[in-house]
Amino acid sequence: MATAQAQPNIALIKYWGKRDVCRNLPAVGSLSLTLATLWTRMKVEFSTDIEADRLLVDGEIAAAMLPRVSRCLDQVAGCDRPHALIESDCNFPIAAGLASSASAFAALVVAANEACIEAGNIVAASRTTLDLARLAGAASGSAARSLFGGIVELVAGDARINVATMKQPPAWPLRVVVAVTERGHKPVASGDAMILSEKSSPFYSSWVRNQDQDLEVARSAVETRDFAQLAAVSEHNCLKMHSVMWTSRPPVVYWKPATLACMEAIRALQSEGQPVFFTMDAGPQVKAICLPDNEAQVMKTLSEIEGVETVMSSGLGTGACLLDDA
Ligand code: 2P0
Repeated sequence: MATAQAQPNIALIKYWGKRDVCRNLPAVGSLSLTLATLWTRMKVEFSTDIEADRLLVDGEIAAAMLPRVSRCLDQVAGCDRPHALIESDCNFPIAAGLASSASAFAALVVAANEACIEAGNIVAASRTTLDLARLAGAASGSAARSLFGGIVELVAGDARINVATMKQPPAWPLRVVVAVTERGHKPVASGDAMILSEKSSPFYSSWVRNQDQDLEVARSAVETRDFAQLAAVSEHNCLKMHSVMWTSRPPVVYWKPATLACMEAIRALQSEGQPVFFTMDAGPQVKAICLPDNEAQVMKTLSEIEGVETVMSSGLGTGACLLDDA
C-alpha cells in the first residue's frame, strides 16, 4: 500500500493531437506550469484478498473511470498483479478542464510503483522519474508533465516522450489564477476530441507543423524571463488549439459566455500595462498567468465577472511525490 500526491499542470504550449493512439504518444511537444495548491491524492492497495479492482473518487464509487485506472495499474504492476483498492481525493473540480487527469494519473503511477517496491518488485525499484512519467503519459498525455515541478517541457520524440523541468518554481514566481465558470463535467473527453480534430479539422496539420516554432519562442521567453514574449506565444498557441477544436466536425466548443468575458477582462488589464495573459484548456475555465504584484488585481477582476463561480490562485509547485501513509 502507498499514497502519493500530484498537482495538476497548465499547458502554455498545448498538447493537442496523438501521433500514436495505442501508445498514447502526443503529436506535438508541450510546455506547462505545475501548480502548487491544487492536488490529487491517490492511495493504492494491492491485495490478494481484494476480489476486483475498486476505485473510490472523493469517497464515491467511480465505475466509469475504473477501466482506464486498471489498465494503468497493469502497466505499472504487470497484468498478473493482485487486484487493487484505489482511493482518490481531489481538492478541485474533476473532468472540467482543470487537468484533473494529469494529477490523478501522475499520483496513481507514483503510489502504485511504491506499492510494487514494497512488495519486492525489482523492476519497480529501478524506475526513474522519467520512467514513471512515461507510464503516466501512456494513461493521460498531460500526466507525464505532473511528475515534474516548476516549468516543464515535454518533447514528443519518435518512439517515446521525454519530459523534464526547465525551471524550478522559485526561478520565476509566476502565479496562475483560475476562474471557474462551470463545475460540470466536460461534454467531450479531450482524448476523443483530439482524435476528432485530427480526422476533421482543416487546420490540424498546420497546428502540428508550427508547434516546434511556438515551443522555441516559449523556451527562449522562459530562459530570459520575458513575460511579454511568453504571453504572446501562449495566447496565440491556445487560440490556435481552440481554432482546431472549433473547426472539427462536429465542432468541439468548450467555452461558455463567461470564458469570453474573462478573456476580454484580461485584455483590458493588458491594455493598462498589467503583466497577465490567458489560457484555456479542454473546458470553460480561464487560467490567467500573472506575477505576484498584480495577482490580487487579477483575482478581483475575474471574480466580479458574471458567470464566474470561484477564483482560485496558485504558484508553481513540485512534481508528484509520495506521502506518508501514517
Ligand atoms: C494540455 N490538454 O496540454 C492539453 C490542452 C487539454 C487541452 O492535455 O487523451 O487528458 O488522456 O492523453 O492528458 C488534456 O489531455 O489527454 C490535455 P489524453 P489528456 O494540457
